[in-house]
Amino acid sequence: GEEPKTLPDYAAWKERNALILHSANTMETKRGAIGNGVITASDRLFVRNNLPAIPESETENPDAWEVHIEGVQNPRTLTVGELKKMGVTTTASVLQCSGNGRAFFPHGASGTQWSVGAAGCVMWTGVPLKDVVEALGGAVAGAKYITSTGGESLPEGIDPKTIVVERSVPTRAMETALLAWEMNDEPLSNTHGGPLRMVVPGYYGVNNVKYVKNIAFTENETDAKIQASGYRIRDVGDKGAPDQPSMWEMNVKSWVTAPLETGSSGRNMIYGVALGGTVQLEKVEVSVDGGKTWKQARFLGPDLGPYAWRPFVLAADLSPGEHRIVSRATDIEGNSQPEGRTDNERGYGHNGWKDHGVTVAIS
Ligand code: MSS
Repeated sequence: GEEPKTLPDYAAWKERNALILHSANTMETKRGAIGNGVITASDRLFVRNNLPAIPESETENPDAWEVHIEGVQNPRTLTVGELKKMGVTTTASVLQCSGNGRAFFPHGASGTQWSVGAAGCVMWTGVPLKDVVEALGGAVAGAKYITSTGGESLPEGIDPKTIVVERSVPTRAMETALLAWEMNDEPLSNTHGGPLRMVVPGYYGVNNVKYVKNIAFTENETDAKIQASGYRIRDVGDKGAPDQPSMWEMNVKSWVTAPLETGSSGRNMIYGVALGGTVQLEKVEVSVDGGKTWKQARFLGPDLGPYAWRPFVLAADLSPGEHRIVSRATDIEGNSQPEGRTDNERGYGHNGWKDHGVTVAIS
């Protein structure tokens, strides 16, 4: 459809000029608005809602928001107020949509045509999930998945399984997952999932369930459509199915954020951001000749841990003419971004360095 011109009410506080408004439920940070900081300003962070955000009226008393926890020895309903007394931690992590980079797939993958800006790095504060589970006696034997359900009220007359935002992640995520009520040191906005959000550091956006109202430790993945057939990597033309890889841990990725389009000859600072998913980054290399020759960039700013992104910079002398500037990140396990992309039906998980580059005209 047509791109809206103004921000929808639930996101009216966002910085309009920093965003590309794809639709009322999808807005992307412009490449040039990502900046060189480790933390993405909240009002520039992308938004992606599969269902409309819950109304503000449901979040007026955030401490009263309830989450039910099951698949533990002592299942219970807890309020945010109670969770706040059970433990607290702060984790910096990249929030990135599974479809970030979709616009670069030549087959025209359906869905929002995200370029690079369906991603940001933010600070989450909340209780470690494992503290909550321990307080409730531990997960039941045989639990293999953590299944989180979003709190949107669903339209009547439609099978709820086909629209509910309910995601399962493997229990290995328990070590790092948290139930967050703050983002960037402010109460978590409704736009980004307040009063309470499941945060799974290093996992694709969809697993970070907003307005979480139910958490279950289960033997199987949920059969909700968004899990069973949605967010699955499959060949172009194939239908989604539970045996295909699910969008869980993010892959290693980077992209250049400046200069964009034009610049002047001589010394240029080339900036970008890089992330390792669940694995610490090792290095980022930059090429100003489309990948023929590479130089190692320098990380910029503090290292906020393996789930945060790292801004990088390389000083390069650019001659007049067109330059194709690309970046390539490598993690400490030796995984590097590939040159190309893995074509897949829905355009997920693109981390190929070639497509993510920029062409800059230097005069
Ligand atoms: N949650 C809920 N509840 N709902 C919805 O819709 N979405 C997803 C996540 N979570 C949802 C949820 C997605 S899909 C994403 S990306 C994310 O979220 C986003 O976030 P922000 O905050 O940014 O908006 Mo793709 O993979």
